[in-house]
Amino acid sequence: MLAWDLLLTDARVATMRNAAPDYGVVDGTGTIAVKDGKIAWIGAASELPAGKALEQRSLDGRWITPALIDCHTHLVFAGDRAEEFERRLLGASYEDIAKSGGGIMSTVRATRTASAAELLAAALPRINALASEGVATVEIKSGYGLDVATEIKMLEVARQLGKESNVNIRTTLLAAHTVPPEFENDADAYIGLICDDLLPQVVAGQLADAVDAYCESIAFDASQVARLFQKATELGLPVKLHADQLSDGGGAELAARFNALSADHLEYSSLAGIEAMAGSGAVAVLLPGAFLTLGETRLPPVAKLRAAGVPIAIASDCNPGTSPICSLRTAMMLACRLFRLTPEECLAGATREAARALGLADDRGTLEIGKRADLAIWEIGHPRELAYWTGTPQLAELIADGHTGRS
Ligand code: DI6
Ligand code: FE
Repeated sequence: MLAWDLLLTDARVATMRNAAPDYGVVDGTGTIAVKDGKIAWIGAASELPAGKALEQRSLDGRWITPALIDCHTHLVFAGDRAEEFERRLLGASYEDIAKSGGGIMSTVRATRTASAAELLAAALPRINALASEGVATVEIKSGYGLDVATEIKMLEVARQLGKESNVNIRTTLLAAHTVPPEFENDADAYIGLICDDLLPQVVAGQLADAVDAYCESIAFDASQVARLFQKATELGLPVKLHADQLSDGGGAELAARFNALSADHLEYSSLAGIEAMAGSGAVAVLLPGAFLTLGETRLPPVAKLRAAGVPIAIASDCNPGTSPICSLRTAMMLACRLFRLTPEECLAGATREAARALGLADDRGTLEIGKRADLAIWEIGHPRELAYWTGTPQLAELIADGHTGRS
């Protein structure tokens, strides 16, 4: 007789398993058994093996999907950029704003000044907002410190967020976000500080699960990023890349060359870059919030990514400058409407492929035996509604790591 911690019955189950048609839906009434935080059994009720559960609940026909995964956020930061947002809508240009000390540097100044407790207090509502829409895993980048102490402070706060919420946090060092004023446009010297001083400390403290960089004409070029990625690889950390967002800087090719987990944005990536990503297995993370906020007109090459078989993930890119959108469901809706992804591609992009973009495809992102029991239970008529609606409270319950969060 099998023993389970939790048995959920009378459910409609969308497993999101790879290559399974139609959301990987389990035919008929579905059942999921949970043991020690993992999925112990999943399938049609008629095939359920004999077992006993400490807790058994009927879901009365509600849908279950894998909990959502936001694989690209900058949600630890101080201050905001609402005043810039207003100035831009009143006609100011990015250049005017940057020249007057605005842009990323205004967030850097606020983040350097804020205490860890203040950063945590500011980030908690954002992480809870994501959890309230069914997100159980969130990737959080540093990148608003641009000095050793503040970059480490940001990563420590991100790790603490995982302890103070029921969200599983993955952290990414994005010290190579832009060149700080102390290095007066000497990007090479700043990359040297990251490689020789910051990165070894981050690895020693196990503060980051990956390393990222902003490969763009206004940030770091391919050779500078390659130097950083070489060091990250030597120290055993996987890499990911903000690539080809505003111009074709060879970011997609560079990400593929270093077997990056993902290349993100990609609006200006070349066919050669896409084919290189197809060869390396890198995930394309599309960020419609930044595309919309920046008023971009160049769409990411979705048809070419599909044709090349590059996995596509969707993320919020939650950040105060180019994507002040703290909602993965909104990003899914925007990916359909702006990038013409299908609702199934969007849900796969916020579950299965988002897990892949974090190197967690074997652990979560689909409903399969042995994976984390991160389950989202929905008041919906079909999973396609998750990319159709935004702003409606459709989450009935989030079960994270097998814990129902119910007192
Ligand atoms: N790409 C972006 O759009 C953000 N960072 C990046 O690498 C911008 C972040 C900000 O404006 O605060
Ligand atoms: Fe970003």
